[in-house]
Amino acid sequence: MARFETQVGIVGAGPAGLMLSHLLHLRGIHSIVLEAKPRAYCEERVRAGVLEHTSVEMLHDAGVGARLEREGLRHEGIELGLNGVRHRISFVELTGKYVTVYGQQEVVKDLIARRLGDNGDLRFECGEVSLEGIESDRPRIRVSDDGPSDEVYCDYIAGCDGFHGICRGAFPEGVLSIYERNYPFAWLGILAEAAPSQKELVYMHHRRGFALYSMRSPKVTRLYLQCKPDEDIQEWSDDRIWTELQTRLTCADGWRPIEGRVLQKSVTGMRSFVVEPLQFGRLFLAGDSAHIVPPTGAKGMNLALADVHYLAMAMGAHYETGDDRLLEKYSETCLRRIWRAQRFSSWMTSLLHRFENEPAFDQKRQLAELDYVMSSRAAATSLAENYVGLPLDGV
Ligand code: FAS
Ligand code: PHB
Repeated sequence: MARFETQVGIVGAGPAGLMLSHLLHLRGIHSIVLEAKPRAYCEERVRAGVLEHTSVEMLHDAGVGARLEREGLRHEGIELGLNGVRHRISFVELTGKYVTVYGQQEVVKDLIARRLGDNGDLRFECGEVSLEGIESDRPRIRVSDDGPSDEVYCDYIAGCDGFHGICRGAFPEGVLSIYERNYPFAWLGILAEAAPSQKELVYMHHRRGFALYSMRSPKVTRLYLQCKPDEDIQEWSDDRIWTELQTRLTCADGWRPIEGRVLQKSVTGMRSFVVEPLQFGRLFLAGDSAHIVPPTGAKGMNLALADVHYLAMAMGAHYETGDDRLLEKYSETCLRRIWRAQRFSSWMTSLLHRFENEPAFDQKRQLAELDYVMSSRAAATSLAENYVGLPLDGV
């Protein structure tokens, strides 16, 4: 058994854990990142695609935005569609801001490269992790991997291990309040070797179900279609996927996605989930370990980055001046932003998806809501300011 000492033990090397480790390093704070999976898994997992204006600024300010600057796709708006007719929401005109399309796996690659370049202590395939002494002033992370356990002694532990991680479960019984909603549908997503046939994302409400046209690069398109919550991806041949996507996305003006080889396909469940509080003793949760949003609002990864922005500031204040007020307020600070993102993501999901068993009145109300957003500057501005990202200091 080996004993290691650090200031902050971080469980999980996704966007939250890696960005936290980097932000702490910039403040001269040592961390050890413990990741269950191999490095290649972390760098190849296809997930989020849109970075808020706020997140892009954060990555640039942290000195990890160079490739993002070169390869990220600046998007000044999106299009909402209703049965094949599109309406553009101009972020720049309404908010003066824009978003950037840059795959989550690219953010992860950039952060891993920078942490390793700075001799950061990243431990991939770390073995089984468990937490001990989270109420003491020297909590421990026990790491077991075919043999005697190693122990990582910390001042603080950051649970950045995602929705299926173990850190949330380390809270004592009765401490956590859980708020959740499961949606009666999922997203079937594909990555296609096909040039984007238009510059901006299209969110399409269709009588057969929602469809989203997105992209990753000038040669790769990312598309999603609403499906059953228990959809079996094996029942969806590439041809069937393309036929359904074209049915839902082809517009009256002739626009439609260009087809190409399907590089990856998967089904993602849709849920809203929040735990309160995000902290107990010396354990702090950040990212998907604490909250999940339906991807309709493109908030998941952005929320994770905002959480660790606040956590790094709070830990920085502790080590720099001994001031623990930000640490004590960490949950409250994050939760205000988290619930605003939950509100927006839930609203976008309710606005655009087909709810099969909904009464006819609610289906008409939904269409009226979509018509309102497409025709009111005030409604479009509200969507735009949430989509580009609310100010971090605006919480
Ligand atoms: P992550 O889940 O990314 O990272 C957690 C890390 O912890 C993982 O590397 C995991 O291996 C590791 N881990 C877990 N348990 C561990 C343990 N016991 N010990 C050590 N390590 C452990 N968001 C969007 O904005 N847009 C999207 O389109 C979108 N699509 C998504 C599709 C899918 C299939 C999923 C699951 C999520 C999607 N998301 C999307 C949300 C996603 O991007 C998350 O918000 C983002 O990954 C959050 O980052 P982290 O909090 O770092 O969690
Ligand atoms: C993506 O490109 O993966 C993406 C974009 C916008 C969303 C969700 C996913 O709302």
